[in-house]
Amino acid sequence: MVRHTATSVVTIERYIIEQERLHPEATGELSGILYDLALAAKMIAMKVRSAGLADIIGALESENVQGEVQQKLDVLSNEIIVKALDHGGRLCAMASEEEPDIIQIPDKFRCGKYCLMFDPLDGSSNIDVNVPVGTIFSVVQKVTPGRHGELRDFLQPGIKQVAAGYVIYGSSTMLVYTTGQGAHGFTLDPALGEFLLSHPDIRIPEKARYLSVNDSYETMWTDEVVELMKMYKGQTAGRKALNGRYVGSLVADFHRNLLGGGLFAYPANQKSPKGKLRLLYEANPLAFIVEQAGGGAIDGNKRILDVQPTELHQRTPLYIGSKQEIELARQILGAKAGVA
Ligand code: AFP
Repeated sequence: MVRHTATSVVTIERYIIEQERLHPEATGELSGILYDLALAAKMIAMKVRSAGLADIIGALESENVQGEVQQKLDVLSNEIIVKALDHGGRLCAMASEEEPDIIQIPDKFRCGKYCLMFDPLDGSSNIDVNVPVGTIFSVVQKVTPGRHGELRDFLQPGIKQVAAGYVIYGSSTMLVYTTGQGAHGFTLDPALGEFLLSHPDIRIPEKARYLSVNDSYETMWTDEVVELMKMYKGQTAGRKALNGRYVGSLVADFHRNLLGGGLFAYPANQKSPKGKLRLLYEANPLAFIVEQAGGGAIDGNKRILDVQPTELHQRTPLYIGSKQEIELARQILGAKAGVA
């Protein structure tokens, strides 16, 4: 594995090239998508950093397809990603959490064999209060014939992902990605303007330290979910309490748990009977990463990566993190899937 030395650094570009060399059959197209995403991430990081100064915070009048108030930075981030990736000739279509339908590649550009799904700015209701937000992405190969991407190309189970990752815009900006050979993290050096390898081959501790769940939904959970949470909180005999940590920005909660060991849960509840988080834009990419790091992700009884999507904006309950805590969730929730 390439490492930094006193006189040379390992940029994300260099790392991706080294990984690509392990696959003589690779065409470089997937690497190109990752470079373009890294560029988009740098542009979004710049906007997020200057948000308070540039007076671009605030809700637009429009609401996005999930019925939530859309922040200006969501719109900007969405546009940045689309424009960074629509002309490279590597994608046949994109799908964004912010747009109701598939985003087609304009006719003036070539189409490629990959589909990109993304949540451009997750946790955007946190922007106004200076809490970390993130971008999440997932790449699958086109399965339909023809030039343009179709719905069927996007409705593939997470196990079919060829790459996935996220960017956290926090005290520093970090990009974590996987192409199925481990999960690797890069930190943006603002002076160089480059993502530098900082967390090669991330391993999530098998045992959790943290529990991230929004307890205010407790009265809307099933009995099984309530019982499971009591166990995590050490309220049943023989179990030590996990430390509660909930930011309310999925990427921030996930990132802390990935590095420190933890369990993030967003169970179904009476208000959100199918859960709140999106299978294609949030659960699948993070599940791919956590599994590559040695952890797990389930919807209550099923492995997230095995779920067959039926809709672009499908929601799912999500339990994701350290292996031991996921096993406990699987045992307690069993066949009931934790659905209210
Ligand atoms: P926003 O994008 O509306 O801030 O939602 C963030 C999010 O999708 C995810 O990042 C959080 O984990 C989750 O919702 C928080 O939801 P609750 O506020 O219901 O706990």
